[in-house]
Amino acid sequence: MNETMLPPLRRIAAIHDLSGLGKCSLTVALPVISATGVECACIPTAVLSTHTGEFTGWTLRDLSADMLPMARHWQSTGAKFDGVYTGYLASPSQAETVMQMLALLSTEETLVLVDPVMADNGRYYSNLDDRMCRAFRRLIAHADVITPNITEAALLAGLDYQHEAHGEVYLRTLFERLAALGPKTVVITGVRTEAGEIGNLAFDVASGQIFRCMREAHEGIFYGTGDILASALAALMVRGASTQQALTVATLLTDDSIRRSLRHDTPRRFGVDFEGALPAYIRRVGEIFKTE
Ligand code: PXL
Repeated sequence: MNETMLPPLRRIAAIHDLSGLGKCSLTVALPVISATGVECACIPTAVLSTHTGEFTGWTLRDLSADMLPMARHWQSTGAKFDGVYTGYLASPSQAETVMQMLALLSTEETLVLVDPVMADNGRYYSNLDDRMCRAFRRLIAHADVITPNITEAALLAGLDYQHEAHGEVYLRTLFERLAALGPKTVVITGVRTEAGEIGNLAFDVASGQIFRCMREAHEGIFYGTGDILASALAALMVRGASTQQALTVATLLTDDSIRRSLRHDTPRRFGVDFEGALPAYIRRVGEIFKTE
């Protein structure tokens, strides 16, 4: 055996629901994080038959009671986590549980990404209301990176939702109010600065610098795209990509996935076709980490 040694594999703890059909949360986090070359350990917060958008009659099994015992068991194994990434939660009280899990699973070096999944297109998702927003405000205080969409950003910041023409003053106010909640990097998704364009902006709180990646806009909701973007960002940042690199490569994966589902004419509620976008994503990730 004369193969050169490789750096230790990074590991993320992904704390999300598992929606069996509809490609969001864990069913997206697992393949995207793995494709980035990062191990994805999963704690399901609930098991649903589908996500809750545009489906009716879905089943939901709340796994709140298992979350802390799973984290305690992981801690007892001595496993270390380079990242903790959480998104959709089945109830506001699960946000409190996630805070307790962070105390068990994270250290000073752990990157904590909180995606405050609760709303889109100006409206809360089914079964959610202001209580979820208040719970996320508390959880965000423990995050390094947050990734709200523009609806969630407005809710968290207490600003009116604007569908488009997001101007400098509106965005600056959102970034500053969200930064005041505690994170070091604020990423806002689904931002529309110019007609016909949509994209993602990242605000580095310490330097005040804003990074952006804009693409051609496609109208309507694409379920699971926020999860694809946040999963890629979490894994790329854990591997050490810069904010601009991570934002660009994660946005391109999301945009390619949307374009592929439009070409396949996949009904919106079944999620976007990220599978066919993974090979190009893996090549872009390889370009960033050429020397590893
Ligand atoms: O993609 C976000 C998400 C995650 N999990 C569940 C959801 C949604 C969005 O609707 O319903 C259960």
